[in-house]
Amino acid sequence: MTKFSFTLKATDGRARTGTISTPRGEIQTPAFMPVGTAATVKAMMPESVAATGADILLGNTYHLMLRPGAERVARLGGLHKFMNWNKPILTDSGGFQVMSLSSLRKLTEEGVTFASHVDGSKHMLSPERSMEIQKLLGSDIVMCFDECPALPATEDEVAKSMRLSMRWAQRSRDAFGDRPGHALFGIQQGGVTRELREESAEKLKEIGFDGYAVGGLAVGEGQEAMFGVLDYAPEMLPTDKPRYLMGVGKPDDIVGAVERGIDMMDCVLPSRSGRTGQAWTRRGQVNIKNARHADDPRPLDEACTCPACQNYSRAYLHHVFRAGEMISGMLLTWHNLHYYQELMAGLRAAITEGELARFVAEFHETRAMGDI
Ligand code: PRF
Ligand code: ZN
Repeated sequence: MTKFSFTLKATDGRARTGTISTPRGEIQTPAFMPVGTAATVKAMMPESVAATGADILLGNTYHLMLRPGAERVARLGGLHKFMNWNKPILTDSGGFQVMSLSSLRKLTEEGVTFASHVDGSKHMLSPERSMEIQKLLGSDIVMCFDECPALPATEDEVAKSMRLSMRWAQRSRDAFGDRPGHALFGIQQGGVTRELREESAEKLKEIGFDGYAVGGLAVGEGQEAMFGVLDYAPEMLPTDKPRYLMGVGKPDDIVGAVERGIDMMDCVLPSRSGRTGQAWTRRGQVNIKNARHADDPRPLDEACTCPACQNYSRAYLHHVFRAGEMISGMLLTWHNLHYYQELMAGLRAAITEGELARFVAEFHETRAMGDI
């Protein structure tokens, strides 16, 4: 059986391109992972998600444990079979979603108890239970159970939270055990404080993981502060393991993160904004509900090869959005995911050719021109 491995192919400055190999297939990096929170990338058939170029999806412990339940997914053959996606799946560990979605949360050294946002029922998550759930789901890349402190927080609060996450990282490692072909990633915390990021990285390296995530960013600090942390944080993590920036981001966040040595990212943005009439193109953001599109026979992006741009006009996309038709979310989500994957492929090619600076300059120039 193929073990989990990461091979670096080329670097350009701090940026890297490589391949993650898993028994369920290869992931070309830098990789963007569409979010399939509730065992679906909303508005997309799995074969369509694959057609956009995605090598891997993200799933959520929090949502799936509440509905339909991890034990049920396991009885039905695991998440891949359940949702008809046979490529790799990475699952987030739940703590971050408990903090942002559930009510009546109680955090202790043991873990967190909370009330479900679905029906108010009481649940518990700990490092041990999170590892168990991610195993029941059949996740290929399992994330450590961590705490991402809510902002604004004092440096003292961020330090305490990071140290708790590091104790939970050790418990996650112990509970995960030895599972050939499956990977466990640690998650660096420490807010925007360099010393705390360093302490967190040292602890994670001491424990030892198959990959390392940068957590606790894109939580309201702004792009400048996030890039400030990314100017040093990735280099604190091992060179020979994948580095994953959690919950990022807009296209320009992704480009900046890749320039700074990030290999993997996930974000709801392309799928969520597809359902609210927002499209992302080479020339920036387009709001399809805007009246200026009502008579426009041109596609969203003439250069895009996705089905929305190949077969439909802006006028049609505008109409179906205004009429509340389901195809609106389907077409815009497809376009957005296609655009994101094309951006990743462009970044990988540019790094391979040592042309990243030129690629990034062109990326910014094209966006600065604005929509057609
Ligand atoms: N930890 C976990 N999941 C996350 C985050 C984190 O810090 C973030 C932060 N942007 C998004 N998703 N476990
Ligand atoms: Zn398109």
